[in-house]
Amino acid sequence: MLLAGFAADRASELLAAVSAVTQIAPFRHMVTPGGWPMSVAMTNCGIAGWVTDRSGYRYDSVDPQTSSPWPAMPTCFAALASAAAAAGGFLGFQPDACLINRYEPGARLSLHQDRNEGDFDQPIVSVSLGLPAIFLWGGRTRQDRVRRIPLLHGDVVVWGGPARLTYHGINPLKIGDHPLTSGVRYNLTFRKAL
Ligand code: MD3
Ligand code: FE
Repeated sequence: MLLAGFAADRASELLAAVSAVTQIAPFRHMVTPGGWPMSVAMTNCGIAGWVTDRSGYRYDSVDPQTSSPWPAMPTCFAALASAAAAAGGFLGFQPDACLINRYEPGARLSLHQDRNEGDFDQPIVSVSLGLPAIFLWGGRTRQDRVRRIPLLHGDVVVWGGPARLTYHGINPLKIGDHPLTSGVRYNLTFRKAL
């Protein structure tokens, strides 16, 4: 379910929280199991964080760069995720992980499924901030036809039920200038990882 503009009135508070998190756990270009640095820069907050390196994809309770726990989930993050999930029909969603993605021009996410979480009955809530992007929404197999859906500043999407394991990605970000984020797009994805 797309909740257009759901987070728009809270965007500056969310972006201030992103800035606080990244002072403790800076954005970094993680390496895929195949050995290539991702074009999207990532960090996490919450009791678990999504990481990738040469040994694979997983959730880890510590930041491998500092060996310290990930920063706590900001209160405004948890409140937004839970309100959006409820609006999408998932009452009582309590995410334990938030992956924060930063897209600079050209950064992209190729078609994938999110399947490192423990319970696929739990939704994922995503929040888009800053520059717009074209979201690719496929089907249950990589071969299924892909729909192109613009995601704009403040949009929140709740991915649950039959949508939870669909293939998805993000087209290379176009150059732009946003009043709140300048030249970048941020995406917050809230998950119940454990
Ligand atoms: C559909 N992020 O972090 S958010 C990811 O904009 C990811 O940064 C994209 O895909 C981004 O894994 C897309 C939308 C999204 C997130 C998770 C999903 C869509 C999803 C999980 C299942 C189905
Ligand atoms: Fe994903």
